[in-house]
Amino acid sequence: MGRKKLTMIGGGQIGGNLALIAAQKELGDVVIFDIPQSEGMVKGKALDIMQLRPHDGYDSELSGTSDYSDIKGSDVVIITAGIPRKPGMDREDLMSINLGIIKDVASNVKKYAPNAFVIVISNPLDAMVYAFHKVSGFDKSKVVGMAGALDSGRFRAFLAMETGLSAQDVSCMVLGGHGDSMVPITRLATIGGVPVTDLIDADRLKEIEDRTRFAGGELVKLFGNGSAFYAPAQCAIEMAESYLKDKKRVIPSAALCEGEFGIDGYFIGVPTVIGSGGIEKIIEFSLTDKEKSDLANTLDAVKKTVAETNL
Ligand code: A3D
Repeated sequence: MGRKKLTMIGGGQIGGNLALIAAQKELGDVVIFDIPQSEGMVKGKALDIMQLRPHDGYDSELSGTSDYSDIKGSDVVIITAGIPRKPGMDREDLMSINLGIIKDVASNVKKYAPNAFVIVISNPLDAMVYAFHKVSGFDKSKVVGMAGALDSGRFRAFLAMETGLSAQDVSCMVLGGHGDSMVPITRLATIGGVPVTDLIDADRLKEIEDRTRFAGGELVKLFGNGSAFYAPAQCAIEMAESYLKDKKRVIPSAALCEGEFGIDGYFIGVPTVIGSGGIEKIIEFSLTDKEKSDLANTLDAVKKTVAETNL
């Protein structure tokens, strides 16, 4: 049957960690692709991770390249190509540069890896995944944006930090666009099945929601020269793993809505089922009036960014 093949388009901060985690989980062989100026860097990262194998006991093969023909036959493609934020920038400021990059990536992925399940991470996320879908013409089940997993994970992490309880037992979701208008669904957050609304007072919960919304910016400020990379890489790998192993995990992701939650024609964070069919389903559930208006608000923000793509 042979091993699966995963390609990371962009071998920077997130791309390098994606390659490392994919190899350590033995999801398959890994190709790290980057532009010719960075070919040495991705060849080096691949070789470095190859040299970690004797210590970690995995047998995945890694390689670095700037030749698109090397991505042929990829089962999964994860895209981080582009530039990240610097302090003072919001995700939308990346649009002009990253849009050109994503268009180039989409036409090459279409040509060389037409059957891949594609996870987009480049920002501004909701517009980049939309652009990839438009340019590649891939089926909507095979294109998804990683954002909800991270935003929900951050909310989970903060709730665990607040209570001192295991992050593993915190369950919650953040829906909507990957920007300041994202919508944490606090009403449904639980720790070991116990509603967080019974564990943390309302004012404090509001502060934790706000920290979640601005969690990316908090890191950009701390780093001074780039954005989050460890957690984003782990989140995308979770999604890839659910696809490759047909786990049918329920992960909030930017998926193309065609009527779900009253949204039509936009990629936006909604609860998705990820299995061997890719995005197999968007799970709808009833929202309160406040959640509905928050979702309408975040949809407006997504529409505005998507309009800037002119696609
Ligand atoms: P960085 O370390 O700069 O890596 C980006 C890589 O893309 C670099 O190695 C570039 O050489 C490469 N690249 C540039 N142009 C091309 C091209 N045409 N083809 C292939 N590769 C190219 O950035 P990073 O890894 O920290 O972040 C990557 C992207 O992810 C940025 O746009 C971030 O804003 C975004 N990001 C998204 C999230 C989400 O939750 C959605 C979180 C964190 C970062």
